[in-house]
Amino acid sequence: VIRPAPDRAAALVEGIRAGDRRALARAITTVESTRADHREEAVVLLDELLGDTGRAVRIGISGPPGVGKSTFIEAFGLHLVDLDHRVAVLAVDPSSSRTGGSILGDKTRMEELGRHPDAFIRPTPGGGQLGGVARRTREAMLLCEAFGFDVVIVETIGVGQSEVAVADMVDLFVLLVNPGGGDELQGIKRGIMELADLVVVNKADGDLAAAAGRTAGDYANALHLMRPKWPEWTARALQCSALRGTGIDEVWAAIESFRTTVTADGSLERARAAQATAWMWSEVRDDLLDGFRSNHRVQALLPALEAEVAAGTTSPTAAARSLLEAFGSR
Ligand SMILES: Nc1nc2c(ncn2[C@@H]2O[C@H](COP(=O)(O)OP(=O)(O)OP(=O)(O)O)[C@@H](O)[C@H]2O)c(=O)[nH]1
Ligand SMILES: [Mg+2]
Repeated sequence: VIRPAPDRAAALVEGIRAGDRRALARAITTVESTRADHREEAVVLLDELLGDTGRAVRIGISGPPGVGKSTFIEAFGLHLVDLDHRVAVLAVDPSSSRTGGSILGDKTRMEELGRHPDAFIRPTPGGGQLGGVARRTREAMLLCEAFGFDVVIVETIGVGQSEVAVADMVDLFVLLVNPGGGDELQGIKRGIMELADLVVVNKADGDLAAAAGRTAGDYANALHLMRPKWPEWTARALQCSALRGTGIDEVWAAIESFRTTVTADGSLERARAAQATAWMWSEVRDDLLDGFRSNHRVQALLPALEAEVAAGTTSPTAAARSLLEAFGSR
């Protein structure tokens, strides 16, 4: 049953279609909210706007702390708006240790981009479960696309799990690395390297220029040995200086080449279809689990059963069975 759109959601849809940035900001706040009425509005909003989404290049950017993500996004974003693109930047930072997320924390590094009329920077809401943060970011991404941003950048803080969540919502994943030192030295997990469609060695300037060149070569070799993610695209290693703005155009050229390749052979379309289906299942899983955890019969049994499982007096299987039976009973 399709419920009639609440007035507020309808107004936000209209605002987004009319290019009203306040409407976009409010719509993102709505999808970020966990309030039940906001969730209802979010469903209507996203459903209404679905036809206006899908036309942006979705780029994930990650890298260890201090590698220059913020500086890079500023330079890269300004390069793109110069080319008449419209750029939205979102951040995924599930760690509550960093107040306000990376973008808010160093907004000064993206000052010019943040002020640009063709750019939109949205800090992540601090803290929260990764699943929840990822869902909000994915929805915010669609809203930005519907608004007309044709490049959406999702920045993630290199802590592990969040990279996988981001890779599942973007078209290509860019890993920024420092000159010198292999992945172990830079704290990059092997699994994250495998997600990368593009490795960019930043800080290729001054004293670090030579090391950056060697590092790019090392990564190029390493990438060739990895199982390819795409039938026709092999991950590349490039270098740039976000500080000086050199090599930024090559990064964009590589992304365009990626996009041409994966569009031509249909693999992008297939990847996006698989992402959408996986997203549906993760919504189902999250909602089921929420309903399970908030069920009063489950709650009544949970403390004792958890204690028994921890103490080894009840098996995990038997405890799960009891909880599921309590959940399913009327
Ligand atoms: N030499 C040089 N320094 C750079 C470059 N890009 C960034 N830096 C410096 O590296 C430091 C960290 O840059 P940020 O852009 O804040 O790095 P980040 O990855 O966003 O850092 P976190 O948000 O803390 O993870 C700053 O002092 C920058 O000036 C570059 O291309 N060359
Ligand atoms: Mg930063």
